[in-house]
Amino acid sequence: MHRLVDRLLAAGGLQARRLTDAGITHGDDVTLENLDRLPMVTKRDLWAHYPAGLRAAPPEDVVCVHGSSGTGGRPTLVPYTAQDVDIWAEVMARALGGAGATRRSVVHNAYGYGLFTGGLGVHHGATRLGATVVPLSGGMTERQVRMLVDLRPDILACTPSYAIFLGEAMAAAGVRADSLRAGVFGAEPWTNEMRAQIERLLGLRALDIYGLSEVIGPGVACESLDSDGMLNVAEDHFLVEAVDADGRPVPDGTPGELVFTTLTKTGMPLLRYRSGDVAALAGPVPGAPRTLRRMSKLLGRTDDMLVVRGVNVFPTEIEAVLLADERVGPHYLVVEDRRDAARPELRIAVEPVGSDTGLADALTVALRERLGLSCVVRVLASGSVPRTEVGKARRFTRWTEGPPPLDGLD
Ligand code: DLL
Repeated sequence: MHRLVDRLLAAGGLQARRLTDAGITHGDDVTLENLDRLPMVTKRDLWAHYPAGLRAAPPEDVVCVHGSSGTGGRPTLVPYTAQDVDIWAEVMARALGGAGATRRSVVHNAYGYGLFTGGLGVHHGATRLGATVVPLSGGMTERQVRMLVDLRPDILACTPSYAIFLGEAMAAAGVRADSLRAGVFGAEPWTNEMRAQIERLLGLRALDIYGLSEVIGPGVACESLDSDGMLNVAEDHFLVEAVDADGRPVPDGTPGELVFTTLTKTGMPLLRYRSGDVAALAGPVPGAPRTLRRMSKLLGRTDDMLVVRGVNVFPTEIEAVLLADERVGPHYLVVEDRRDAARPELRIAVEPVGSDTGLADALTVALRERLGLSCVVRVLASGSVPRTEVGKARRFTRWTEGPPPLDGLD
């Protein structure tokens, strides 16, 4: 921690200025106990320093740049040093190892390669582990299905929505990938209900992997076969806190915004980065050999919480209700209808699996019970909801004027 603070002070710039303003002139001024008094940084700070970000290393030490197009279409770019790539490989090797991967594993990697951190993150980790990585990237689903059958991978890495898509494509082609044992799925929100669907469809253990480009990419936290439904945070590199809206720490078990401090990175080290992601923290599984703290599955983002007629709703809560009903397929769309600002409405499009008799009514009741809100549920023909083959799924959209985002929603 004190080394990070010294590094930031030496680099100058925004984080150094904020530290000096807070009376910190030396790393030794800082302890873990007074961490919550240190200044934070936000995505806005990164945007304000686009494109270099809050780079702390000299440009000649930067070996690559990654990032995300992000919400609102504004890119966030992150410079990595060789040391950062090394840390990334280590935490990703650990994540894959926790899912049961070994040197003998074949890792089918269908995360997008490119600026997005998913593809290369899994690639670095699998290589570090000594496994065989098949770098498919996203899309070209027919070829993916062929590789799944021919190369007999034991580990699948992709977004949860693409896992469903692949499973359905295999079912349609009449083939099975019975070599698969586990998958690491992340980069977008998904619930335990979605997990059950993936496990049923693909016959593997579906584990959650979390990360964000600003911190390193995937590998910030990952479920392991033995982590009891929560994600082990790679806390030796990324210190995590959970805070309330005013930035005050919340106790373990209480949902809060995750704030990360990169202890070891050098390209763009961050002190107390507000991620906008909401989860609850916990200690390690009692008596388990892993001693790292854990985080729950993400519950939502501070900026995607909807307030509809005074009721606070996270899109993940809606998914949990929808997919708890076995007659609902995994492709759905939640639309926040704000055409009439005085009477906002949630409209939800689902696709049925088999019979849909009484489905819309049953979902309306279940949603009202769970959210305390009446929603308009539309059951549409199979194939109506757009699928995502490349990149992150968009299961949520806002409707302010014009025709509905999906036919049949009004
Ligand atoms: O999505 C890194 C990643 C790649 C994670 C592959 C896992 C697997 P970004 O593109 O910068 O980085 O987006 C980061 O995506 O702040 C979360 O809001 C969301 N996110 C990432 N993982 C999960 C997850 C990558 N497992 C943003 N569950 C984060 C829910 C997730 N949301």
